[in-house]
Formats: sequence, structure tokens, C-alpha cells
Amino acid sequence: MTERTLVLIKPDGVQRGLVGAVIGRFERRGLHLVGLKLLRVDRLVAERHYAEHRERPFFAAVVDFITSSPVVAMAWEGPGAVGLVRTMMGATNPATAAPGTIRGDFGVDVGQNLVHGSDGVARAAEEVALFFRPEELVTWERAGQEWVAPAD
Ligand code: IDP
Ligand code: MG
Repeated sequence: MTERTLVLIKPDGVQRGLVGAVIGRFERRGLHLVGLKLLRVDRLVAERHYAEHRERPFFAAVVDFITSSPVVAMAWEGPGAVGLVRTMMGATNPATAAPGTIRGDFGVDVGQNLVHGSDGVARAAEEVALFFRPEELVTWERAGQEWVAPAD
């Protein structure tokens, strides 16, 4: 089933010049890019984005971090895209993330773990809507996509 998910390259990934490397992984995997922008996350959006963690001790730190410097926001589609992206990102803490994952290849610290990916289909729809206006999402066909997966 085709799903849509939100991916953020967090401030550490942008500052470290890893935007191309991260996007390239999703492209090579065969996912379909339907939204992309560089932006500075404002505090209200950050607090809504991390609302599920409001009571956690690290809430203020994650809001401070995501608003500290620009991020790249993307919407990607593909079969099982939500779980696929989570698998490609690796465990939340890069210290224990498997090699071959984004966090496991590029990070060492839980606070600077490079990427965000939605953790469910319903949450993904909310997160895409938080970061993109409807007209910013582009409907298009990628050449050769039939060699990645059959259309559903
Ligand atoms: P996820 O990004 O793998 O979905 P979540 O549990 O949703 O992980 O946590 C959101 C973000 O909060 C993480 O990506 C990480 O940057 C940060 N975070 C999670 N747990 C901790 C912690 O124990 N200390 C500091 N930061 C944390
Ligand atoms: Mg999460």
C-alpha cells in the first residue's frame, strides 16, 4: 500500500552538509519525493511537532534544537513508506543504531540524530500538513518507477 511520510533533516544534518547524502538514500531506495523545502522551524510548529513528548524531560531541548538552525522538510511516498523510512533512519539513539542506517552511519548522540520520520500513517498525515500547504505537494510520475514496484 502506498503511504506518505514526513522526513526532516534536522539542524545537525543540514549544518554537517549531509542533505544530499540523506536525500540520496531515499531516492536510491525507490521512494517518491512529493514535497521538499528548506526552512527555519518556528517555536509553535516545533511544539506541535513534538507535542507527544511535552511531559518528557528532553522536550525543551528538542524544541530548542529543531528551531536552532534550518531544517529540510520532505514528503516521501512509496509502498509502506512510513515503516521503510523508520527502518532506514535506525534506532532513535545513534549510539545503538545499526550500521547501514542513517543514524548508525552518521551519528553518535541521541540529541543530534540527524533525521525525523513519522511513526505512523495517521501521524504522518498530520505532520505533512504541519510542514506543507496542500499546494506545496506535487503530483508527478517518476520515470522508471514501474521498475521499482508495481503501481497500486
Ligand atoms: P524518534 O525520532 O526515533 O521517533 P522519539 O522517541 O519520537 O524518537 O523522540 C523524538 C526525538 O527526541 C528524538 O529523535 C531525539 O532527538 C529526542 N530524544 C528522544 N529521547 C531522548 C533522550 O532520552 N534524550 C534526549 N533526546 C531524546
Ligand atoms: Mg518520534
